[in-house]
Amino acid sequence: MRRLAVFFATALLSTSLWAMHCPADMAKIDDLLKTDPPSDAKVLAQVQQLRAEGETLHKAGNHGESVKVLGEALQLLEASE
Ligand SMILES: [Cu+2]
Repeated sequence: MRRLAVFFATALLSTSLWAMHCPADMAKIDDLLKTDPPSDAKVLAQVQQLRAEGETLHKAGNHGESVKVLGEALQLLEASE
């Protein structure tokens, strides 16, 4: 019984951690787009698309996928410097 409670507590905690992760990543992307946007218009469009996709996934409660998509956008931003 106790083990089950620990399991649910852990699952709940990690879910809320994911839920916080997406807005943090979105803020990071927005910040980078403002301060240091990619010079390549193609990369910029790709980043914006991934950013929008991440937000949609986050709003749908799919935080795992959202973090993955937002991570790709961040990677593109870092690679374009
Ligand atoms: Cu999320």
